[in-house]
Amino acid sequence: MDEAEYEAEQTAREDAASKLFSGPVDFLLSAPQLQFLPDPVVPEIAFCGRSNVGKSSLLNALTGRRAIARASVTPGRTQELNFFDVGRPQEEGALPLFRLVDMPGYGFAKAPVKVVEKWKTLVKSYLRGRAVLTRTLVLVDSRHGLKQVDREMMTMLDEAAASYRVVLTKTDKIKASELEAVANRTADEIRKHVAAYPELHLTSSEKGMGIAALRAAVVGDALGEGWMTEG
Ligand SMILES: Nc1nc2c(ncn2[C@@H]2O[C@H](COP(=O)(O)OP(=O)(O)OP(=O)(O)O)[C@@H](O)[C@H]2O)c(=O)[nH]1
Ligand SMILES: [Mg+2]
Repeated sequence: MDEAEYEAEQTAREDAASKLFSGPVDFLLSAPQLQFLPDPVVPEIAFCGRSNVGKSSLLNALTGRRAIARASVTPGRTQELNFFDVGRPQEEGALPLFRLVDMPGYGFAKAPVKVVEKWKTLVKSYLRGRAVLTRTLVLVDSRHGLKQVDREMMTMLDEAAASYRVVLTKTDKIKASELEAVANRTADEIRKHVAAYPELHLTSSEKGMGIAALRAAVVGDALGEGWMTEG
């Protein structure tokens, strides 16, 4: 495939993904504990990362909704696993095509220890044991790069053989030269993680950078590349 063909295919994938997200996206439920998870019946894509990294904002940007997932200046805002249905087939009672899962952040020092422990257990149990989890997005603030808690999370996912994409967020907040440096450092490091997808995503939910490409990647992960070209 030459470059022009590749670009045409990429544009087609992004258009298909964008069309899907312009259709129904509905909040399903909030699970404060594992027993409240929905039945594992469709593919799920989870958003994880340190508190305040921009998980809820990225979910909003990908779905093109301003505030379907609550985003906030207050770290520790998302306290449960929040499930969103994407795509609603015509038939009555039909299942959605897949689900997005917004999660509480880790590494948040100000919340009471017991609360943090509870979130951690919830997030880890979900990530380790969910058969329908097709991909996790591990979000990393581009201003800070990978932190120890991110490395621990990535190692846990490696050990659980749960594959993930690393996504740098808030790229509008730093200079292009700084972004290049942090992207190179991060890309080098994620190559050492067996369950990490080798390609790093650079995004800004605020300015839209990288959103169309990540949207296509997410739909491809959830529904398979075949869906992207035939669907
Ligand atoms: N400039 C800029 N700000 C962003 C971006 N993404 C998120 N923010 C801001 O960062 C703050 C945290 O965003 P959230 O989306 O709530 O972060 P979160 O990871 O869901 O936070 P918790 O639920 O507390 O773990 C908010 O004030 C957002 O407006 C971005 O791409 N650019
Ligand atoms: Mg949140």
